[in-house]
Amino acid sequence: MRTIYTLILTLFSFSVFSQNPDVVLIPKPQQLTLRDGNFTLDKNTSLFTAPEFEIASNFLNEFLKNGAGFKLQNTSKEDANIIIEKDTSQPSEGYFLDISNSKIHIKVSDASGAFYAIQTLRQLLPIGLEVPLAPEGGVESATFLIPQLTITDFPKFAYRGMHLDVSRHFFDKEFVKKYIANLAMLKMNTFHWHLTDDQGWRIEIKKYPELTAKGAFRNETRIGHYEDKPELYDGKRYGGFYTQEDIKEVVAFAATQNVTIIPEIEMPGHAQAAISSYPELGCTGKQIPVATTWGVFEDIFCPKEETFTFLENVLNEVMPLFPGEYIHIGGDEAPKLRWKNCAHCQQLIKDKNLKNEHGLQSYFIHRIEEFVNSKGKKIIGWDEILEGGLAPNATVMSWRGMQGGIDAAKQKHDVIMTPVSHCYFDYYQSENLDEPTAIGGFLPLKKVYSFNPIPHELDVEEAKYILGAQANVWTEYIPTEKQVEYMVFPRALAMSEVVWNGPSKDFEKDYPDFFSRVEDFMKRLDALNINYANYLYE
Ligand code: TNX
Repeated sequence: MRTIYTLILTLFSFSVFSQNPDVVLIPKPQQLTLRDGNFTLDKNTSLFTAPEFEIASNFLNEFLKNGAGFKLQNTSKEDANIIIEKDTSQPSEGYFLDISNSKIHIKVSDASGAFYAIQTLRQLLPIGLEVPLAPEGGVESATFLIPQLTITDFPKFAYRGMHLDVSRHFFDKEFVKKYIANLAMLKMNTFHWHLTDDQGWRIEIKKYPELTAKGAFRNETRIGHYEDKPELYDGKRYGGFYTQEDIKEVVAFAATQNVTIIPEIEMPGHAQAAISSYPELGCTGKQIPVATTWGVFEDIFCPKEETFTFLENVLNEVMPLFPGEYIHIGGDEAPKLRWKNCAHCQQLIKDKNLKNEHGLQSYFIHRIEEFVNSKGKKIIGWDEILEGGLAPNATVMSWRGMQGGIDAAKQKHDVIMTPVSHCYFDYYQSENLDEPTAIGGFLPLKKVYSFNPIPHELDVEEAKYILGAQANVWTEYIPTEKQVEYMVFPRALAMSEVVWNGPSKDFEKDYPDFFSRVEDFMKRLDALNINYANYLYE
């Protein structure tokens, strides 16, 4: 009787969950064999996880708790329905996943692989599970069907990143966590957090309280519109920042998502918010405001001893907050006018036998690199750090195109590709006239999908220095959370597939296949309450 009751409840209350879901996976696994039949998951399903893979079982349990109201029963490997175990023959971050009618068997060599096996499992589970349960909780009898299949999977690139600029517009920690969770779902492993810029300093530094008291706020704000529309300047105080406690909370959350955070502290350029807080950090010593327009500004950090002391003290507070190996030090768009007119800078150029101001920038970055290396961390810089000579251990983020990355790889430096041509999600994504104002450019979904992070100019050995790629989300023209998501989705789906699978080998066939999965995946984005651009691209 109870069984019949359960069956009826299952069919009626959970019909949305009980259907055999289509297999819609993004990024696409390297190899997949689909079979007939299902595995049935319910509250009696049991789980065995090797202790080092708990990041994966914790995720699965939280996911089920949120969407179905139960966690799985832990049991021995012999008795478990779902097994996550070690198999050193699996590639780094890869996994083997076999689903039969009574067992789900996952084999991995590292925790990252275990996490990605569970992300795949999640995408195989009914979409309804993404929606948090109503407060009254789950239905005891809920059952969820997972198709029987075998997957062998691993990433092509070790670095799979997304960036977010929280300076031009500020986004609170809850949104940042959602952003990280979304990139983890797509098997991306790095979040580049652009924390400082001319328009706002966003991280609490205890030794320099003015950085956030003054530097995190600006007095005039243009909510994402063009200079020729002065009526859109509302003149209100705008800003915000993360306390060190907030940062710790986000870092701890990112760890549960297998995501490493790279903080960026910009230098020597894009430093107007810092200089407005401490004018002595600039070459003129004059009080300047936090920038209220977009662009590139003349006031940059002055290469004085007190500036280096300041930056070292800042980094001394930043580095312990982030467990990852990298600190991004910016290095882009630093006009040299102030350094040309500064006697101290000219003397330094002579004393250190430098060629010119570019040599001085290189000296600046070298010095910071030495400091960061001495603390056991490595630096990443935008491709301008090539000018005047690369710091010896620096990784280069190639943004102005692929050339910076090519040059750096040839000099045996690690590279992350983020060229404006394929990776700038602040660019327009369609030609529709009602697109919200963007910074310019044109980067439709299809073009993102066509990206090849490995330039043909590199031979096989040189190509090994290309660690991967990243999409950048600069927010000058992106004032709201909803608009961030609109610019990111669905383009992040294409980027995730490029960095996971490697560039498409047969674009004419692969793109339509990808596109049809995107259309289906939008239902999952809906369930996750993600505001994607839902144009039906060709
Ligand atoms: C260039 S990419 C910048 C950013 C802007 C972006 C707008 C880079 C290293 N610098 O400061 O926000 O263009 O697309």
